[in-house]
Amino acid sequence: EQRPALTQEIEKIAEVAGYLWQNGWAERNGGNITVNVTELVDDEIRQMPPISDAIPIGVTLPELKNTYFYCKGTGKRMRDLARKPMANGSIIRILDDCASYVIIADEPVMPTSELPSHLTVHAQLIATGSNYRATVHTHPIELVAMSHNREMLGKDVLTNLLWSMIPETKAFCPLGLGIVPYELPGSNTLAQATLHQLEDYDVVLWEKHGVFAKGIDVMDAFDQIDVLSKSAKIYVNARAMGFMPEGMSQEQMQEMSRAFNLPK
Ligand code: 2HA
Ligand code: ZN
Repeated sequence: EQRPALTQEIEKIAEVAGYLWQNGWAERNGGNITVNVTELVDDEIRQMPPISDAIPIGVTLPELKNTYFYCKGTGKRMRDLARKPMANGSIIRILDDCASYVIIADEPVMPTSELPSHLTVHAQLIATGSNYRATVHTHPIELVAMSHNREMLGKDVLTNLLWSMIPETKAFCPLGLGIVPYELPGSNTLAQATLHQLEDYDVVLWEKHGVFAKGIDVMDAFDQIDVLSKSAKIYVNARAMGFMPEGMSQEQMQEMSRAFNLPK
């Protein structure tokens, strides 16, 4: 029996939430996942009556009229979401005013406090005709540690360092890692700075906080964070063994770009 597309997507979200927890990237309620599921909702879901009042988003996003999102619930834990995605997150419908939403399933779980910033990113993805439908925010240990070193926060300093640790990182995170200077979590300045960096990168590092990634789906967003994190772990391990890792040469990395047709 073929399970509905939305059910399969929610299972993927739960699987990724489990990985975030297992990786030690999601202490307590840390991190967020939002996925644009508009293309996956059938007529039955479209006709579902709301189970909440209309709730203001806080911003008006015309691109989001009548779209549907799975959103992690505010204060909910990734490790709980991994087992019970519909008790720790909910499906919302953006209303005709493009400024408010209703919860339609399964339970009246209020979406993440970062909803305005996540939805602003989704609106931008739609506006630019992107096929990306998922955003993931999480707290990967080594990458966050690196963001405490001012020298690593220069443009593409970390991109080049991480690419040079293992060939796959450039192949599977071909745009590298954008940098967003420290801003208050949940703030509009953080959302705007993230939006700006996401014009050039799929993954951005929030200084002294975490990463924010966009992807075709939640697994794609996770994979990009995971390959960057893998490179960061290799760097940390080499330093812990007492030496500075040599890194692939610029020539070796350019060879990768030619062989795999990479943009940079
Ligand atoms: O919502 O990690 O930065 C939990 C967070 C916010
Ligand atoms: Zn966070």
